[in-house]
Amino acid sequence: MTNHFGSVVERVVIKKGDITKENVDAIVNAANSHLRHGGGVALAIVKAGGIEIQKESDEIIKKIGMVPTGHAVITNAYRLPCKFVIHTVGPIYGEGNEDEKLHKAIYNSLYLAHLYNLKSIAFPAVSSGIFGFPKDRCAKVLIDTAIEFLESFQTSIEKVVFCLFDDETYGYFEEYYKNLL
Ligand code: AR6
Repeated sequence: MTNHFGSVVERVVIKKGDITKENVDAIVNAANSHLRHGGGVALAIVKAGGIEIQKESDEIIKKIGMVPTGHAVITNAYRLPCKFVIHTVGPIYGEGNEDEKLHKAIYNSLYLAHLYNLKSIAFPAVSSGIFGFPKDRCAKVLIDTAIEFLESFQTSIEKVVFCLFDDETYGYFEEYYKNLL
C-alpha cells in the first residue's frame, strides 16, 4: 500500500484522547441531520469550542433544511485548537445499509477537507456511541475508508487521525490497524 507519497497506512494515526484537544486542521463531529449538538462528542465540541459552532450550524440548517445521512458540512472552530469542524451524519444502527452510509460519511468528510486544502483531520468513532453502530465494524469501515481515500487520488491530506475516547473503542481501532502493517 504505497504510492509516491510513501506508505498510505503510515499516514493514518490511531490514538486515545479527547478530540476537542486535537491540534489538526479539522476535527470531525459525529452529528445528527439537524445539527443539534446535544450529546456525545457533538456536545463536547460545542462546550469546548463555543456556542458559535451551534449558531453557525443553525444557519446552515436554515439554508439547506437538513444534512442527509452520509453528507458533511463545515463550520469554523472558534475556541478549539483546530481551524475547522466538519460535521458529518453517520447512520443510526438498525436503519439499514449502515456500513455503506458510514463509508459515505467518512469519505465525504475527507473530500470536504480536501476541497479546503487541509493537511490533517481527526475523526471520532462516528456512529458508534448514541447511534449504536458496533465498535469493531466502525473501526474497519473508518480505517478502510481513510486508506481508500488516501490511495485513490493526490490529496492535500497528509495525515488522518482516529482519536478514540474510551479503551474499548481504541482497542478495536488499534487491533484492526496493526493487521494492516
Ligand atoms: N473525543 C473523542 N471521542 C469522543 C468524545 C471526545 N471528546 N466524546 C465522545 N466521544 P457519539 P454518534 C466518542 O454518541 O454515535 C449526538 O447527540 C464516543 O465515546 O458522540 O454518531 C449527536 O448530536 C463514541 O465512541 O456519536 C447525534 O445526535 C464516539 O465519540 C448523535 O449523538 C461517537 O459517539 C450521534 O451519535
